Amino acid sequence: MKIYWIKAQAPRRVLALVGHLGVNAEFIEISRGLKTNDYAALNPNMRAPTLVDGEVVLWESSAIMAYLCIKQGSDMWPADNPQEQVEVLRWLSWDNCHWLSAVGPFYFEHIVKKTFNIGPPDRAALVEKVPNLKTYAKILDDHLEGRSFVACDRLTVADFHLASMAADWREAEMPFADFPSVVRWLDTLARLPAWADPWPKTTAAAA
Ligand SMILES: N[C@@H](CCC(=O)N[C@@H](CS)C(=O)NCC(=O)O)C(=O)O
Repeated sequence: MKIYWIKAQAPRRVLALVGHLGVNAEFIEISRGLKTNDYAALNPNMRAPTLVDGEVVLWESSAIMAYLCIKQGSDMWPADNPQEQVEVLRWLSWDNCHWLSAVGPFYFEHIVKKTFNIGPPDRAALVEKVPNLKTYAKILDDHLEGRSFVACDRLTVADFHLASMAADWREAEMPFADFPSVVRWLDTLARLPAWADPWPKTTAAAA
């Protein structure tokens, strides 16, 4: 199995899951090869991550995570429980439609720019993004009150999905002071070794 990755939040979910489940995979860092014809043949979006497992070529991190759980027999994707699937799907959709655009600007200014060396964070641009972040942080905080995890009363792919842009929230200066359940949840995930340090130690460069 091969996993193409770059040091960014969507691959992070997949790589953390790979580490957490102990999946045996070859890691290919694709930073400089995303926009090549060879890579476009695997992933026409020219983005990461992509999984190749024999005949299976899969993009979209949520689908890759479900595939890995099914393959490993992990209930982090509840393949055998339709009701739980619906619960997890609700949060994956909420992430893609709401949470991602709420935390994304902070993640971009503070984490992406630093990782890829594309300039200093523009803090002034983030001021107008605070209300939207707080709107959705409140929804997540209310949901997490009295809960350790987002869905199914256990760690699922929904946690890795939702947390991937917010993992470095302190460094990203996300204003979570009024959202203690979100902070507790993120700090709980940070104690998982595979989540805290998801990046492959050995990786091949793309051809
Ligand atoms: N919805 C996709 C998002 C993929 C995506 O946008 N990946 C980003 C990194 S988080 C990427 O490859 N960016 C490089 C680029 O846009 O050139 C998924 O979940 O896999």
